[in-house]
Amino acid sequence: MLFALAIKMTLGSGLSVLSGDGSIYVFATMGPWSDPVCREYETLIIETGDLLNGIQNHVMCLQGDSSAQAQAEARVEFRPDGFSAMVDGGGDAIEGEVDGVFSRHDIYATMELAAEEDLRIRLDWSVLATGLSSVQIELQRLGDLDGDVNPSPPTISNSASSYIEPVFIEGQDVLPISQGRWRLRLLTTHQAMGTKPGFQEGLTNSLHEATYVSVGDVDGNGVVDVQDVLILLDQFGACDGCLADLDRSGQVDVTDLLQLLAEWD
Ligand SMILES: [Ca+2]
Ligand SMILES: [Ca+2]
Repeated sequence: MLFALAIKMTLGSGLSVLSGDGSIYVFATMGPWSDPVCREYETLIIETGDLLNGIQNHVMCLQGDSSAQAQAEARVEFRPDGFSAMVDGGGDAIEGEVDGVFSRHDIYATMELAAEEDLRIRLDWSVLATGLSSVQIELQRLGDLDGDVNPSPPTISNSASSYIEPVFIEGQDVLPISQGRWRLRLLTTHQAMGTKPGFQEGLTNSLHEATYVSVGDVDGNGVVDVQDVLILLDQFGACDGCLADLDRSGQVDVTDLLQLLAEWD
């Protein structure tokens, strides 16, 4: 019982932020490339606090019925019960009395994070891309807390790229975040062109909402109960990447069962 209590108390620590950086670029132009009627662009350098507070950038060109604009925004929020990562971007390029209308945005941002304890998250996520655009979110373990960089394959890797036809994907996953250093990576871009049907507007959006659950909560529904035991028994044996392989040993065995029972609600 004391053992179970000790595990639960450490769950509150969650992921902590070590550093963050990146950039947001927005660009809008219209008219001849060598002699534009309007050209607006700006690059913002992203630092850790910018991501935590939310950062956005926007430019616009307007000339009669022609318009080009680009906007982009990113935010990563950490709470005692979980964290969320959001990117949003896009723009349009509408040709009217002026030709050569184009817009673009790019975000590239990374955060290094520390997990002081083994964690487990239930992740609700979605990614959207329309026009000519692309968005990607990755979460990857870099190595031990004080050790050399020795990256594992990404635990989270969700992306969408569109070529005219919109792409929308969403899902819910239960994922282990083992003790160590982690890197969160956010990427998004669009290019809108006034001359290309289907490319006049491009949008990207991604929201990843993670909630911490007990490490023994196999299905991540917020309670450790008989349902988790049933899943564990069903996956018993050699099982790579299985939900019930709580210690990521590549096997679902009695060690995983003991961990589950230690956190019984
Ligand atoms: Ca459960
Ligand atoms: Ca195991």
